[in-house]
Amino acid sequence: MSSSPQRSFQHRDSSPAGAPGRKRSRFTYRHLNQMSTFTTSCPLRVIGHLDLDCFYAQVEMVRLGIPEDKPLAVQQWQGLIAVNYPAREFGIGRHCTVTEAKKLCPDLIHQHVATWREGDEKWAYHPDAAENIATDKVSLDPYRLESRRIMATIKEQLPPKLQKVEKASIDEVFLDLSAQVHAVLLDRFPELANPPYNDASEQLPMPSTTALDWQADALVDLDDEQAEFEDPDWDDVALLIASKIVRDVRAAIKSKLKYTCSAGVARNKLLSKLGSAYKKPNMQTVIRNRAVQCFLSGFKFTKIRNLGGKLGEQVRQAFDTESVSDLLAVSVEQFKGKLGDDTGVWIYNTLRGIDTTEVSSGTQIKSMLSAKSFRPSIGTIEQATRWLRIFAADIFSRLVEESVLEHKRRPRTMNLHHRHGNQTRSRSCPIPQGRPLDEKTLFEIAQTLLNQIVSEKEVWPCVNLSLSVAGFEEGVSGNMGIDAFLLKGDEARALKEEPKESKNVTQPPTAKRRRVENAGGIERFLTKRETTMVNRDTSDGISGSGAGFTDDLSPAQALINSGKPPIISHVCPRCDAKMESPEALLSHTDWHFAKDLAEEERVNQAFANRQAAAAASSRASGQKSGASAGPKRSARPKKGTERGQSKLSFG
Ligand code: TTP
Ligand code: CA
Ligand code: CA
Repeated sequence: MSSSPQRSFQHRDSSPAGAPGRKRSRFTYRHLNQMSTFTTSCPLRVIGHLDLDCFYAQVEMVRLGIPEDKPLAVQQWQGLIAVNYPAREFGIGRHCTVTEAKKLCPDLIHQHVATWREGDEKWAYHPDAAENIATDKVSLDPYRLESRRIMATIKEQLPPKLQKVEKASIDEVFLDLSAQVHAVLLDRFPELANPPYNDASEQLPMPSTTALDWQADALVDLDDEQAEFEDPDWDDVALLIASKIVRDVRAAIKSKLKYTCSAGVARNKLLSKLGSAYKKPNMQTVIRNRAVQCFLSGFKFTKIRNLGGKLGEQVRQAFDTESVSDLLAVSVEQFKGKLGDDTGVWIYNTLRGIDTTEVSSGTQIKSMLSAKSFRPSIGTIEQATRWLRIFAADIFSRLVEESVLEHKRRPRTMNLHHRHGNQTRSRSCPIPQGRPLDEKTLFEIAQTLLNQIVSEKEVWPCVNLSLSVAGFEEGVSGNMGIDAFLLKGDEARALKEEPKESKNVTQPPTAKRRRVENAGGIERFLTKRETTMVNRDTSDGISGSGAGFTDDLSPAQALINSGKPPIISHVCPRCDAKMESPEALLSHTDWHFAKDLAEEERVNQAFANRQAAAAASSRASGQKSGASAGPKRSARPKKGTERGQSKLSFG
């Protein structure tokens, strides 16, 4: 564990408190203290975001022992869902089919994802999976498993009492490093410990360090060129320490698990996430506070999270621009006038890189869904039952993988959707609480629901089946361990005999219903990662981004495609599509999320191309590359020492 990065600042004494003529820090002892409690409004806050490079591709490369420089893509049916960086050099991307990709690079290794085969007990890597779309269902378990090992490695690397780690998706993690950095600061600069006169509102002395060694980090240019000559303040030092911690975490992931990732380090989640995507693969980008505006100005605002969808479109129409710089001229009152108070303030802040969203360490899973679209359709209850076994196994393994049960959270309801022609039937029932929960139980409840559906007329052939669990509850049973959740068979049988069904329209739990109904403010637009992340892992692959995502559409997606929604009670906040249940709505928002991700990836590529072009042209003309259209990338740590500064290294 390297909780305390090496002491390697060369430093002179900090300015003594109250020394005349010495410049004081912009920050106070109170600000410093707020770091130790992860206060989200703390101006010295430091957040890291890690995103694995071409994640599924790396998992397959490590599993198969394929050298790093060999082009590889992960295949799902005829499409690609992950492409490694050597393969990207051939112009191969997620938009390609396997055939197109092989044309671009005949040596491409294309590994199909693992699949569950109808009737099998366990998923496996089947060499003939691509030809068996009718009988196989994609399993993302191998990637979930690795995701979990990565999480464990990250947590091991950070001091247990000072860490706050949020798994944001299968290959992304946010770290609130504030408390750890606070501890390092106090250790290294003991003069920061006690405010003079015991007054926390006193400003801190300036840091003793005058130049910071950012090592291999990509530094984003400061807003004002002159600012580079200013002495760093404590926010810069805090980011430097955080950056060293993040570098160590990445090194641990690489040495223990052989995976590379990219990272962003900044004052909040919004910026650190943009930072990790900025330079890939295997790079980390630091966005100093004085660089935020310059960094953001290079983006179209629609590339900022939560601004890619309907809200972004509304803003674009209202102000007739897509550029962050243009919108900086818009006052908060103007935003409020056009978009309402909450949304107006939120946009105004977001454009300025202000985000006080918490890094939340608890598991945020709200629902899980396992689904399969049948081509050709299936025609018997036996066939459907075989799929229910797979769904139950799939969901149960995810409950275990995501440590849901360890967090003493468990789902309260199960839903089964069945689609025949354009008609969708749904049944749901509660999952008994306070009793054990296992795969068999999940299967038995699902079977009960299926029996209810097939007791109706005309349910065959079936083109889509999906099973979901939702209504995750926190701490339902005090200190019960995982064993205490195992459900006894007779409990399941009792449930089977007397199911509490709800016909067609599934009533959402009260809290959820309220959220949907009240969604008039900014919540309307914010696709909460916490909910989308779950579903994103759930249906096979991610639909909605071109070739390869046609299997296992979520029920919501299938409805959208058919253009004939059934009974409607839930409206998508981003596109107004109408869903028949909260679960369907969740999986639909998931689809938006997947699209956003795909878009993000295109943007990254565009930036990379633009930067490469700009760099090439500036090399040719001997000019600075900062004037390119994308966000400015300064790049490397400035070589040599700035005026009047002594070079201090760290780590
Ligand atoms: P991303 O992080 O978006 O992409 P990536 O890790 O493959 O590549 P990058 O280096 O640019 O971060 O997605 C993580 C994994 O999620 C990806 O490896 C495969 C899966 N995924 C899909 O299956 N379909 C999709 O449309 C997207 C965007 C991701
Ligand atoms: Ca990634
Ligand atoms: Ca990602």
